[in-house]
Amino acid sequence: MSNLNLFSALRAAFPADLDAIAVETADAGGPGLCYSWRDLDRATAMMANMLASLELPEGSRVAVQVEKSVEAMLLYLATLRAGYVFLPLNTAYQSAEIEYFIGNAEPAVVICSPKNFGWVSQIAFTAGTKHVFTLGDDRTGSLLERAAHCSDLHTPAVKDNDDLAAILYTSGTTGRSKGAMLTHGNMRSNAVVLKDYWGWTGTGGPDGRGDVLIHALPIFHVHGLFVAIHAALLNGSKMIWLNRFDPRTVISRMREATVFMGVPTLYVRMLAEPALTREAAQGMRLFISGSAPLLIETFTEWQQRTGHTILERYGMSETIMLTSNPCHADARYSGQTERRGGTVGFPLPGVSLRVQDDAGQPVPLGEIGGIQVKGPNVFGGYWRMPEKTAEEFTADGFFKTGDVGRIDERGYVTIVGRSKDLIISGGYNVYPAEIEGYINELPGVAESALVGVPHPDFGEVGVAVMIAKPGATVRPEAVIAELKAKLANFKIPKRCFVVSELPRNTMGKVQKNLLRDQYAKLFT
Ligand code: MCA
Ligand code: AMP
Repeated sequence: MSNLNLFSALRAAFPADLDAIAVETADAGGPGLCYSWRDLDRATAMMANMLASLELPEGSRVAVQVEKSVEAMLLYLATLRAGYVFLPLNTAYQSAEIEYFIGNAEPAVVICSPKNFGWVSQIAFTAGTKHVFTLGDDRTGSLLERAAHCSDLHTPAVKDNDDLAAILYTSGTTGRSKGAMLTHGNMRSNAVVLKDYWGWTGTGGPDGRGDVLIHALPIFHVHGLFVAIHAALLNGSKMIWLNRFDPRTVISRMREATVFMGVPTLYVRMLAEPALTREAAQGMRLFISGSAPLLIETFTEWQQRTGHTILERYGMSETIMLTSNPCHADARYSGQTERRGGTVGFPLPGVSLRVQDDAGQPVPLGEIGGIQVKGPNVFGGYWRMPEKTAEEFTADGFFKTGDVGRIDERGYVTIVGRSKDLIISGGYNVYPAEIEGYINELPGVAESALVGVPHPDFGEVGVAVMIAKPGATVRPEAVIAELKAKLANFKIPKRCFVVSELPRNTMGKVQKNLLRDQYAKLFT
């Protein structure tokens, strides 16, 4: 049997010249380090051998909450290489959130930032995790110290398409987060399709060096961890690597690069920089946007300023990438070449996408309904939640995305909203039900509603509207302070209001649409 480990596919695409530069760090004020392809191979072998030396059971989860660094990416690759299951966690998560993820996933290994070792290790050891290591964003920590003693030769663990490669926690409209289980097959099939669909090339870059990716996204979600890294590695492309997004640094490095991927906020922030000109972006081949809706204003302004048309695509943690605007004319796909602002393009090759009404019937072309998908990239289910999994799939095996959209006569998909109560802020998901639960537990609060309102930087942000219990005084600043102590910072409502009553329909349900309208102009 051939080895279908995703790492093996990525490793096979490394260029023949292993001493060529694979990753160059570019943070302003940083050391500007270069990693060769050989470095990637050796470092992942050493870390994989280190993990293997722990003699973990088959299918063990490796939970990782560390600041972005090249070594953090290598740890991801090493986990694949060793055959374990990678579980990335947003660095903004606080102890209550981490406690839930570790309790639910029961990882055999936890790796955290050195500064968080005290509280993270306490949670992990209490939950029964045997191994806790640290990894700093400056190449420090016990993980690298241990790995330094390991061999730099390692044969990738043999994996099949259906073997679990990663678990990505995604919040739900009700209850706790669910771990979407992605297999080696899900990830490899999607990466192979995107390499082709987005026209990654070995010779298209400046000086014939092939595509070069500017990597400026966090690496604990699908966009930065899978879409960006897999595409670059599978093409043997160099990455210009930023641990933190900085608009000026990205613009200044465009002359050496060809591809950039970002959430809309990153494009908005770059547009605010005078240095963003046609000349600065001249050598670039492709700007890709996703994770949140790209406003048509941003799309148009980018075109005018740089001469480039942003390619918008659509995906989810459960499915990786689903649709994309076209990159180049290709009869195998749509034959269409126009990247249409406000749309997310066509279903990717291999993805079946349909739009259905609430009764489960297909809607006519151009009409709105729930988006459902099927394909080799679609996950198999939620970690230890068979009932939740069953609820989210139709009888004929389509996954209900919770996004609402339409398909036009040319086949372009447009997302017009979400049936799930979700706010996407700067590319991060905030589930109102979770935040409302925390607010409602605060002393003096009778009830609350969190709604998303337009924001010039983050696209959308949360605003909390609360009712106080009779006789109680609720101070918005105190609510924000309390939430900050418990929740990831991006989940904190940007404003809180105390009102005497919430608008309700005849069934007594809070009419969030009215609240959204009422606070729509708060930030714009
Ligand atoms: C930071 N803050 C935010 C956000 N980020 N508030 C709301 N939404 C956000 N996204 C707040 C912090 O709480 C803090 O507030 C203040 O901004 C400064 O925090 P800092 O961390 O310094 O912010 P930043 O570095 O400027 O970060 C902004 C960012 C970041 C670069 C836009 O949010 C980001 O990297 N977003 C990308 C997310 C992403 O990769 N999503 C992909 C998910 P205070 O000072 O009050 O504490 S994958 C996905 O969705 C699917 C699969 C797909 O299709 O890709
Ligand atoms: P996540 O749970 O982080 O994987 O977020 C997935 C959700 O992000 C999708 O269900 C969509 O609601 C949203 N999303 C991703 N890409 C786009 C896009 N290009 N336009 C609008 N929404 C998007």
